[in-house]
Amino acid sequence: MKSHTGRHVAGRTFCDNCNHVPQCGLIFEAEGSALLRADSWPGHPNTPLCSKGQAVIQRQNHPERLLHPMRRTTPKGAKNPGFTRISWEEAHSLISAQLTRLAKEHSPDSVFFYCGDPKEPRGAIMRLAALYGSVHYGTESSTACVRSADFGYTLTFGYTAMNIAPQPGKGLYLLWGINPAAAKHFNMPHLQDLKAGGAKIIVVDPRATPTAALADIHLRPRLGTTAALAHGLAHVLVSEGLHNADYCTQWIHGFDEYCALIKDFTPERCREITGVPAEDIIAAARLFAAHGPRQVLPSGQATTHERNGANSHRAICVLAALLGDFAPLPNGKKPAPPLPGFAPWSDGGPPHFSLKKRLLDRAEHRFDRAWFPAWSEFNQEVNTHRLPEAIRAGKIRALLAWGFNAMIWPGTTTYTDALAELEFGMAVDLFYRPVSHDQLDLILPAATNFERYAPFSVQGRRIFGRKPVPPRGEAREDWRIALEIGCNLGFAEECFHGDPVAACDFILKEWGLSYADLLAAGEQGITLDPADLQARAVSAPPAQNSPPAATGANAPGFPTPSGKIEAFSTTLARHGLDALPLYRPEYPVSEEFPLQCIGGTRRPHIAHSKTRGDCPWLLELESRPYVDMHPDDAAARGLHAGDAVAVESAWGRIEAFANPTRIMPKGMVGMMHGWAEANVNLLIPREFDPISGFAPLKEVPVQVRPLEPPAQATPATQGEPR
Ligand SMILES: Nc1nc2c(c(=O)[nH]1)N[C@H]1C(S)=C(S)[C@@H](COP(=O)(O)OP(=O)(O)OC[C@H]3O[C@@H](n4cnc5c(=O)[nH]c(N)nc54)[C@H](O)[C@@H]3O)O[C@H]1N2
Ligand SMILES: Nc1nc2c(c(=O)[nH]1)N[C@H]1C(S)=C(S)[C@@H](COP(=O)(O)OP(=O)(O)OC[C@H]3O[C@@H](n4cnc5c(=O)[nH]c(N)nc54)[C@H](O)[C@@H]3O)O[C@H]1N2
Ligand SMILES: [Mo]
Repeated sequence: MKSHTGRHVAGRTFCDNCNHVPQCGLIFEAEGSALLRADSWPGHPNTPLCSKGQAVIQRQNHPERLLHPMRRTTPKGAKNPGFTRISWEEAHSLISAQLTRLAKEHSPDSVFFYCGDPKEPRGAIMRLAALYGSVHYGTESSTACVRSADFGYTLTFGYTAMNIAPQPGKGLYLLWGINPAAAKHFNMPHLQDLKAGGAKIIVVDPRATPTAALADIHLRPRLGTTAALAHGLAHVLVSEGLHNADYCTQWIHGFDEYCALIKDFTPERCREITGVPAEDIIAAARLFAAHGPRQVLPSGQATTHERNGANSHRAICVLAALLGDFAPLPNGKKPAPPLPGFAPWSDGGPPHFSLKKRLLDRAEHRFDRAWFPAWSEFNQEVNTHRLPEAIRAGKIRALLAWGFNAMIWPGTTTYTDALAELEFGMAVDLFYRPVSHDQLDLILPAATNFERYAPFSVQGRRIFGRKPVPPRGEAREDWRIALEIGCNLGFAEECFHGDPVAACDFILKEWGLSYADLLAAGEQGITLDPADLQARAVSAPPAQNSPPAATGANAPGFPTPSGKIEAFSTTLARHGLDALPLYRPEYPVSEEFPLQCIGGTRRPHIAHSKTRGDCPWLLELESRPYVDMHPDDAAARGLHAGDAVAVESAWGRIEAFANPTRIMPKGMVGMMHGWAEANVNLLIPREFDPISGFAPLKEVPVQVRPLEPPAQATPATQGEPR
């Protein structure tokens, strides 16, 4: 962006306002740290900006951003925690004293290091946890987001075999529980082009979303019935001989047992369970078989938010394999990333930087081991759902969190009550969030994506750096805060003396680059081709941790224990868990709670607990928590648009506002998560999938009633600090 006045600084960064990675490129104009304009970064792979990207400048300039470290002054449980400003020196000496004491009196494992949806701080936080010696590092991804789906892929294929973004070409796209129209807007133009070019699209989603409007066939199952629908489609493929029989026999481990399982899922029985008409199931299976190449795009999380979520996702994976679309890998090993040694920031970045192996090597000490054994064996990130139990058992005594939202947890108050029992709690954030921060001891101000260097961005083999402005107030980069804590514990060398740019240089060195090179390259970034990489690389990065090797060294196959795609999971069988992707019935609806509830559906202009008060423009688009429901369900309750309602489940009650809409099918309601005044997770029980440990966020039966007397519309949110 050219500065039109000449007085203003032009900069560039990556938008993180939905925390979807890879983020969209954003250029801006600023005066000091105040943003004046933001626009799409020309030539960046992810453009244009959506409403959240345009509004993110309001977050930067927000008068209530955290600008100084703050320490609690009243006892835990007091109505007002009385946070008061302290200096960075005081904050750091408090953290050092607590970490040193806990390591001495208990163990470094008694400290839990956590990163919420912000993906970018993760490499530095993992490094800090590993240097300090704690095995307890977890994220929102290992609690509610993509890790359960990743785990399902890994159990089945040995690696994350299905692509996230649609590739160009004809063929068929099966979109199962994803709605890019709201959640990944930059994929919509691809889908529209594919459709115009003759591709077939099947969408599986109970709601009539804009994405589903593109579908040749739209299947609308009841919640919690994913595995049954996948088995119904597989039943048609196998019983009509449409599958690739030779491939299945050769490459699918447990194919006979799987065939015995799906035999009972006739289209008619499948209709009874899922509510999808039998003829639609048959038509969808036939279309799927007829139009290759196929790409199956399951949700990162919608279908894993069931009590049976891991096996629901595995059922989709096995269905996807039946046509023989997944070629065995030539040496049976995981495909290498485009840049050697690199993993996305959502995985903590390059493993040799994040010291991933150190965390995995001591995995047997993790508190989730006893609860979710298969999970803890495969994921370097701890599943946080048993945190209250771990705190009460004295296994966890301190929490160091970056980007922490406690409303991520079902039955949130169980967790926030447990937080009050910690000996030390700290969070780094952009704003004060009462629900999450009220029981903590120390709150630190984070620099925004406009004010930080780390991390740089990798898109395939293209690498981009940022050109930031100075942080407002005393805000500091997330990486800097983590590295400084490490320095104070005696790891100054390993923590680059607290300098995030030096930390980035340490990683970039692997490809013969430095941050200065990225800045010099400007908006174009740097593209490394394989020959270039060989010439530049000063040393090969150390090998990554990989799952158990395929049978027979270098034999073609899949990187699973059997060397095949596992319909029968060897790993789950070893742990005494369901080895086949069984369908297990969902929570039944009843007269008392007759409506299934999708607890969390993305809205284009809201992201999780953010983008309410943080970005007033967005709050104008949707100012309060709505319950979407079919107009007939609303009418049956005498409800009109905007009426105040109570939403009740067997586990909790919240208040919101009715939104009659034909997006919803009859008998189902939907709400966005993350509203402090209407936290949908208060309706959800702490009953977890034994494989993934994930919660049933999207299948719980509820009742919706008119609220008497009508509640006041209060746009106050988690985004508005006290
Ligand atoms: N019921 C239900 N619950 C859900 C879901 C659902 O669909 N239904 N979805 C789940 C999923 S998939 C996800 S990903 C999670 C969302 O994960 P959450 O962790 O809940 O995500 P956010 O609310 O976006 O962000 C958490 C905090 O990070 C702060 N933050 C933002 N940027 C930065 C930064 O750069 N640095 C620092 N230090 N802090 C920052 C924000 O101010 C906010 O307070 O919610 C999960 N919970
Ligand atoms: N605007 C915006 N964008 C976001 C986010 C955000 O908060 N706001 N969050 C980001 C994050 S962290 C994530 S994980 C992604 C999520 O991206 P998506 O997974 O695409 O988003 P969702 O809206 O949660 O779920 C997609 C669809 O799944 C459907 N669904 C729910 N339950 C079921 C089911 O049991 N079966 C089937 N077949 N469908 C079901 C819902 O009706 C919904 O339309 O979005 C990212 N992008
Ligand atoms: Mo997510």
